Amino acid sequence: MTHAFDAQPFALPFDPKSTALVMIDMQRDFVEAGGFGEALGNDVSLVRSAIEPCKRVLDVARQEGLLVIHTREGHRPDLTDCPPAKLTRGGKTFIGEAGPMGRTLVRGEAGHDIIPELYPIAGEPIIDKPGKGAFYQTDLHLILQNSGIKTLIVCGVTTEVCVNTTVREANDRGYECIIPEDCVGSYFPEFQKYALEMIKAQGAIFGWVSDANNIIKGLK
Ligand code: C5J
Repeated sequence: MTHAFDAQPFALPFDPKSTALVMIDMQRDFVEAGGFGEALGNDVSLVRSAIEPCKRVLDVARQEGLLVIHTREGHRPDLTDCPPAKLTRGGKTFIGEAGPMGRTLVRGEAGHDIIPELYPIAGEPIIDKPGKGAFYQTDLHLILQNSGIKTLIVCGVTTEVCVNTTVREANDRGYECIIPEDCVGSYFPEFQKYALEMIKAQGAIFGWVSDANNIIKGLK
């Protein structure tokens, strides 16, 4: 294996053939004005800064032939896959309610879809997930195993919620995860900082932290 990503707490060796890019929940509901994230009172400009670095990593991953997987958090229109406890969360707005981009976090609604800048192309699996972690009640692990994947580049939103949960799930399943810090976003700058520190602490306890430039340099 001749490739390695520059990263913290130390370089991560990888084989491009067994490396996938996982783009977590870059959905209009989280990233665009008028979506669920903003309706909860958040400033979406804090997560929109991840779009441009994500696009650069996505373009190179596609050029280099990596498996690219996209996830979306959301539920069936009848909400039968949404735990009752999750339906009561939000305080200001709730899953399934009508909003400017359709019913919040409901599959098939405009707000549930991936932003145009990072839209999947033919051949890129989309994982619809009912939870925060991308492995919970999905076929993500099966798809990764069938493709011989060992290393995951994890991008998306939000750093401390769906990105962090997915990285922990992946780590427990034996994957090595690297997170480019400028390709993940949080509505809370202090959560962004500590969510990334948690991942790389104690000698990469859940994974590695890097940035878009280092990922691109490593892939090329
Ligand atoms: C949240 C997510 N924050 N994709 N979802 O509820 O991180």
